[in-house]
Amino acid sequence: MNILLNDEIVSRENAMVDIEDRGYQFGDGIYEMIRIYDGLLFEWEAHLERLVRSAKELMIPLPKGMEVLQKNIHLLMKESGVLNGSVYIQITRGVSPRTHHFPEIADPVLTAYVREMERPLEQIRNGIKAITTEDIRWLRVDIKSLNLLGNVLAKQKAVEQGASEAILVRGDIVTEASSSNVFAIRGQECFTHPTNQFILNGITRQVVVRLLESTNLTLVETPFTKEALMEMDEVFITNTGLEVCPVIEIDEQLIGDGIPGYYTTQLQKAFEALLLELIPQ
Ligand code: DCS
Repeated sequence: MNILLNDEIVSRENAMVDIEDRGYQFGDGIYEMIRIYDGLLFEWEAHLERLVRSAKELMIPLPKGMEVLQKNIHLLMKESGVLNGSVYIQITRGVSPRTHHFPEIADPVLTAYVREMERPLEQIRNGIKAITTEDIRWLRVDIKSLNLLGNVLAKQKAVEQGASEAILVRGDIVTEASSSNVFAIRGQECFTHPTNQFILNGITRQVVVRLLESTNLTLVETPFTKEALMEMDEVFITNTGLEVCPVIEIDEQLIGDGIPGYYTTQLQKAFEALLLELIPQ
């Protein structure tokens, strides 16, 4: 596997992480994961914008090679031969003797690589089971930072209970899930948590918000409780890998009839149509 290291493509063996890289020692860094459909980067501009915002919020200077990032990612994709997959991009504040405060002059490190990935059609078509668990993460999860232990522990708990996602609850409010945003439908209203410091502003969330215009649903961006969640007609999650994925069971209780709901299926069709539009046949 080849790795983009700042503005150079090197083999994985030559892309070494320094023991005093602040990403490694403090989780002092940010990342993005972008989908590749048929050799095309999906929502590149939106991901780049979020990456730059995350850097700005953490005062991480943009690394060398940022201006040629898209070109280099395309080179990586070409070299890898991957047509359907994902690209992972990470920026850390770089290497300096370990002290909590920032180094005076940071030399950020950018790494990126491409992986092959199939669309998880089984989950997309049949839906997934989720659990709920307390949202124990820090208060700036709008930044796509490397600090993911709260997310990792939540996902692990889900897997141990035979589910595939953990829906996070702060106080009694549903924020998002361990690696996805949460939407819930009741009647003709589609609820989701507003974008603030308590959720990541998902790129797939942004796409779905646009697609909602093609349905009879009204978007309601307002916090809702776990109790309300359990009473919804339909629940679905969104992220770069799962796209729009129905949630058919939460905490061993069926949502609706326990099968992907009507509006969720409509939104999935709209998402598919968008992909077909982007990908020249
Ligand atoms: N919320 C959290 C906590 C996430 O980690 C993610 C995606 C999302 C929402 C959805 O965002 P996107 O729609 O932009 O993907 N997390 C990425 C990750 O860590 N792996 O895959 C996606």
